[in-house]
Amino acid sequence: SLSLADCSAPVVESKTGVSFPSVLGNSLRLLGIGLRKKSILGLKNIDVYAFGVYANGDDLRKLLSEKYGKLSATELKDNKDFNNDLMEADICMTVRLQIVYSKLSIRSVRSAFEESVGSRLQKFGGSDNKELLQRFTSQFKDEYKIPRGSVIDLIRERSHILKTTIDGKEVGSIQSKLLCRSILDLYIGEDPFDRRAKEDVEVNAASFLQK
Ligand code: DAO
Ligand code: DAO
Repeated sequence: SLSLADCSAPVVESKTGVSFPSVLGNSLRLLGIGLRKKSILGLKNIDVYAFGVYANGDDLRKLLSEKYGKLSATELKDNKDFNNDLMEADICMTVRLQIVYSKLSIRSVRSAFEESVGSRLQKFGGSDNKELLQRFTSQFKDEYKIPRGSVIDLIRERSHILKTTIDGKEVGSIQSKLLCRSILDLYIGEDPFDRRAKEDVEVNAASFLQK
């Protein structure tokens, strides 16, 4: 698995060749990378984007070391409480998506996240939360283009504000703990897009607590 906490070289996702800086904007450390795939009509599996999960190391230490600092990385891997706290505590995190599929239409993006994000809003919010999903998807205008190589940052700022940027340009921000939690759940929740990535995030986050 990846050991990222101490290195400063970019990390390359092996299947797609996409590269992720090990530090974003000075304070966010890369904890794990993975691949989002999607099967079309059960026929073929396409690689949609590579992603990297980043978190602020000081936030991790400040908020989680008291509770988990004495546990080893192995004990923290697959530890449900630790994983939930990672998603719910007020830790600055970013998930960077780098698009590799060259034929993404806004329409297919919308319907994919109505399915993926929508099911999480339902699971954690206990109702269908149509309004919140609508607010999120309406940030993405029909005329936006996201060709191969586009970089989308899903940024959880302090106080559970989810800010989205496309190629560095801000497209919107929404304050909602439920939305932040639901988005992070796609990558490090119970049924993540890429299980290896989730394990790497847990192990590398744990390594921050022991310093
Ligand atoms: O061309 O019908 C097709 C397949 C499209 C797959 C779309 C998956 C979209 C996943 C969400 C991307 C978010 C940036
Ligand atoms: O992979 O199913 C998924 C969900 C991705 C959630 C983030 C979507 C951000 C989409 C930006 C689209 C820009 C037009």
